[in-house]
Amino acid sequence: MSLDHIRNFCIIAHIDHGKSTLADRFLEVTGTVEAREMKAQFLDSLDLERERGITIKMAPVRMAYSLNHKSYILNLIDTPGHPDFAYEVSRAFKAVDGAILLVDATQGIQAQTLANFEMARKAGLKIIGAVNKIDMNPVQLESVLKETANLIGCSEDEIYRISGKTGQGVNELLEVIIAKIPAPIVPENLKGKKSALIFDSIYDDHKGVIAFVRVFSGEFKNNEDAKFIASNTGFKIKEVGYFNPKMKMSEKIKEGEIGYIATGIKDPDKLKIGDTIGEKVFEGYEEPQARVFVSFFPEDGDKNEELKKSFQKLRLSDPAIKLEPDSNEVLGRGFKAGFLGKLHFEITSQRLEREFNVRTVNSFPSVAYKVKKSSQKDEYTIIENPKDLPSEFAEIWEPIVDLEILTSLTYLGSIMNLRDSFRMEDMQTQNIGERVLIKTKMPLMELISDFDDQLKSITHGFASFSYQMSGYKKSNLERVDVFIAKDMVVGLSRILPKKDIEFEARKMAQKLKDLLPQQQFTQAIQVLNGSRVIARETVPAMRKDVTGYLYGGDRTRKMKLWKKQKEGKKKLLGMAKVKVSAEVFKELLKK
Ligand SMILES: Nc1nc2c(ncn2[C@@H]2O[C@H](COP(=O)(O)OP(=O)(O)O)[C@@H](O)[C@H]2O)c(=O)[nH]1
Ligand SMILES: [Mg+2]
Repeated sequence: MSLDHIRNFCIIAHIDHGKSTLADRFLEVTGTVEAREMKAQFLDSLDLERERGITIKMAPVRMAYSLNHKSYILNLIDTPGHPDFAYEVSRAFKAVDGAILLVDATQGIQAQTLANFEMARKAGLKIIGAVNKIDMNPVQLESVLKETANLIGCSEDEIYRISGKTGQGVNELLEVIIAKIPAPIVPENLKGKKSALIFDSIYDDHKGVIAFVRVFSGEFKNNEDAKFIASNTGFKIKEVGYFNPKMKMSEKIKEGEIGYIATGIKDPDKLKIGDTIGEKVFEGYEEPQARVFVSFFPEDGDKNEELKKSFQKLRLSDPAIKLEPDSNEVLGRGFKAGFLGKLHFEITSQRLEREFNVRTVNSFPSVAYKVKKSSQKDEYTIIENPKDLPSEFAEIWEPIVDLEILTSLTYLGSIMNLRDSFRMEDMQTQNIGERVLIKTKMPLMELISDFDDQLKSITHGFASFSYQMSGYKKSNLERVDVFIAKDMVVGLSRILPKKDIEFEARKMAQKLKDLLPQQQFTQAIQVLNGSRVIARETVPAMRKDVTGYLYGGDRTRKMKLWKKQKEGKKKLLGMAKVKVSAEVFKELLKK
């Protein structure tokens, strides 16, 4: 059967260039979402996406469109723009045949435009360029059209001028998609077979694990027997359907289409993203490398199982999270999780709380250090939690990134001023049209401190960056520990450049003093480097006189109450684990 009536594509762009808004217009003109149900950035369905105004998850949707008396099925996948979610984009790429590269006409090409374009090109997708927000009458329109054409390697006439806000040019763009993006084809080796690639998944309490698939060949129906190849797990298909954009049951899903297959499987670990249902399509996805590590413990120590289940379910829709068990004396059993960046960690911590109702205590985000314990032996240990750094060691190596910052010449000087505080090295510049691309090396630890906020504030938002892991560098680093009311707070240990230790320690102590709630006892905050106290502060007690109302009362009762209060204090001291939320860490990390 010809698949000539199907087009599968995604929208890629730098953050805020208008992907989700363009998707809204597509949903409208194709009548996929009724006018009364329409709301801005319709496909951003997570609460967190709506609150933060950013896309975190890719979102597939199937639309119907008629052109020249022929009906088409258009499968669109909206993607996130932030580099921490690039794994979402790369997975979407395997399910589609083309991409619309959107460039905000008021901003021009940005760092993630370059990064996304490069990824799409490598994935072999047909790329269509479009310049968005032309309703704003941007003065730079002509130069942005030019730089976009240069990037893609096409003529300026082939860059479409659109407004996702007013809908101008959107119908034409749909027609271009039909004309230029290739229809799906069934790979030669899969002809006559059944094969569906899993590019995403979620967990449903009733339907179990649900796989989001691109069907490469054959068709899938309810009640058929099927199998995950990688985990060799058989199941009976519970339901198939497509994205409307909510999941909508259908009789079958066929080759060339994008849809879902509900498996009824209750164990989330059986599904592996990149795996195939039926005949194997390709070798799966490149595993993303975790870069930022944080230990999570349930706030309520009994909830370890709940935390585990929640993480497993969350990982179905976010396979970039790496997990392994962790435990410590104070906080009990938990997990060490690996993330692609700081935003990825913050979002995950909030999703655990919002979507799964588990509140967690977590450690300071850390990168993975390589430590040589003795100068005699050429052996390196990987340290992903600062508390594990021994007090004596021979060498410590930290991960470095290749950073690219795209900005206008006006801000070059201010960015140069960040060089020392963020330990940037080997800085080079290169002109791109009227702007400048700064290439530099920087420790990953600096990147996950508040580099993004600082860059944004000094350039008033007129700079963007992307980065890649580059390797390791030997550095002069030491560990600091935080003690509150004489207890070491395990999650607050940090590894810092030696030259910054005293300054950072004082800042941490002061910030903690402001952030910690008062208790019934005084809390001394001490920051130690080895056995040396390098900063201290005190949170005064909030005194409650329990015996006051017993004026003249009998002594034994008074004694009992005192005792109770003392036990209460002891209990509180024992728990002197501070609830360190993702937001508190964010505060502590600020320069
Ligand atoms: N004026 C104007 N604003 C737009 C247009 N497209 C998107 N926006 C605005 O740009 C911001 C980012 O849009 P969004 O679709 O969330 O971008 P995304 O991050 O690429 O998905 C929102 O405030 C939109 O309202 C457009 O064509 N014209
Ligand atoms: Mg978006």
